[in-house]
Amino acid sequence: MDGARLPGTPTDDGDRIVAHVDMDCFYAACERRREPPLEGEPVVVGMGFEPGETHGAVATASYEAREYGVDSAMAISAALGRLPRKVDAVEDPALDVADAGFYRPVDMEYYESVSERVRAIIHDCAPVVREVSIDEAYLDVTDETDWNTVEQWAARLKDEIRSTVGVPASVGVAPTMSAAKVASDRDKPDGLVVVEPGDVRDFFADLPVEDVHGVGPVTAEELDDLGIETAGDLASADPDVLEERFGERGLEIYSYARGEDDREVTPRGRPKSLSRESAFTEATDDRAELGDRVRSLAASVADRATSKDALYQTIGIKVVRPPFDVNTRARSLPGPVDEPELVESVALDLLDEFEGQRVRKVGVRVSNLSFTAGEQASLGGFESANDDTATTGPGADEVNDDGASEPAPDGQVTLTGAAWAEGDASDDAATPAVDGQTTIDDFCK
Ligand code: TTP
Repeated sequence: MDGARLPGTPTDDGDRIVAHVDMDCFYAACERRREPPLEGEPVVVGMGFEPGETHGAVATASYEAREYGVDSAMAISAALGRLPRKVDAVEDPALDVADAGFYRPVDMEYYESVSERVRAIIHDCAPVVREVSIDEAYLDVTDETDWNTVEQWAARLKDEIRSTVGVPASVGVAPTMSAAKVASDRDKPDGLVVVEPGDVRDFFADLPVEDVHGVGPVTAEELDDLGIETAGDLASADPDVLEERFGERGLEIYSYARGEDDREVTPRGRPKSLSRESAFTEATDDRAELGDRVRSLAASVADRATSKDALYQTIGIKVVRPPFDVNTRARSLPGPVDEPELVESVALDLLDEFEGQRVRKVGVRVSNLSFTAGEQASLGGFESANDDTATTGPGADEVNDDGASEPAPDGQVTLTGAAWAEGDASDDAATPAVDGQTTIDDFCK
C-alpha cells in the first residue's frame, strides 16, 4: 500500500478502483431473510394489497415476480392483475396457484436493521465509503486490492454479505463512480462486473444514453431529437452543439459518456458550509436587483442551516463579474449563531463593496458550522468582529450546494472556509477518513 496516498485520491497512474455495491431487490430479499420459504418464489413488497384496499404501489418485486411484469412503483392493482396473491389463488379455482405470488407489507424498520448490518461489513472492508441509499454504496478500494485481484476481492465481499447477513448483492468495479454504478446493474441479480481502466469508454458505448450520469428521461428525449441514442453517440457528438443546447451540463454529460469522471468517493458527513447561488440572465449593476437576490439567497441559506440544526460562525458572499471573475468576501462572528437576519445584513454589507460593478452571479454562504446544541454567541459581540476574509480568482459558473467536511471545532475560524470557488458543487461530501481509522478484518486483507 502506498502510505503517502490518502484514501479517496488517485493512485500514481491516476486509476482509482471504485466498487459500487447495490443490493438485489432489497426489500424482498429482507423479507426472504426472515421468512426463508419465500426463497425462489415471486415476492412483492408494497402497500394496498389486502382485500378492501384499493390504493398502493409496489416498492419492489423479487426477480421471479418481475418475470410476471411486476416492478417497482407499479400500482398494486396492476401488480395483482399480473400476479395474484397465493392466498387468493388457493381459494379461487379461476386462478392458478403456480402463477401466484407472496405479497408482504413494507417494514422499513426491519430493512434499516438489515442495511445496518450490510453497511458494517462494507465499512470494515473499505476505508472510504459513500452510502447513497438504504441498499447502495460506493467504495474506494484502491488501497485494498489491485486490478489483478479486484474480482476475487469483490466476490469475497459479496460472499461475506450473503453468508453473514443473508441477502444478495451485485457489485460493479471500475476506475470511475459512474462506470462502477452501471457495472453493478449490468449482471443483476448476484452480479459481479469489472470494467478495467482503458475499457470504460467501450463499456459505455452501446448503453442507452439514460445510463450516463446526469442524463434523466427529459434530457434523454432531447438528445434523441439530436439523433443521440446511445452513450457512444453522446461520446462522439459535437461538444459545441451539446453546450449550445444544454449549457455546461452538456459538456458534463459529454465527458461522462466518454468515461471521464473524476468525482471522488467521499463519505457523507455533516456539511462544512451551506450555500446558494443564483445567476442573472444578463449581468447587472442594479443595486436594488442585486440586493433583492442576496436577501432571498440569505433567507434560503439561513433556512437550510436552521433545518439542519447548524450554527454558523462565518457569513460570506460570492460575486461573479463577467466573464468568470469570482470574488468571495466573508465575515466571521465571535461565536456560532443561528440568526437569519444577521445572514442577510452581513451579506448585504459585504455586497456594498461591489457597488456600481456589473455582476452576473451572486451567492450567499454560511460556514464554520457547528452542530452541537451549544450556546449561541450573543449578538452584542458581533459588532466587534472584524475578521473579514477575501479571495479573488477564476471560478466555476455553476450552482453550488453544500461543500463539506467534518465540522470545524467550535469557535475556530477557518479562512479556507471562505475560499469559495470551484469544487464546491457536491452535496454533503466529507473529509475522507485517514489511513488506519477503519478496522480491516481478515476477510478484507
Ligand atoms: P432499488 O435499488 O432501485 O431496487 P431493488 O433493490 O429493489 O432492486 P434491484 O435489484 O433492481 O436493484 O431500490 C432499493 C429499494 O428501495 C427497493 O428494494 C424498494 C425501495 N423502492 C421503493 O420503495 N420504491 C421505488 O419506486 C423504488 C425504485 C425502490
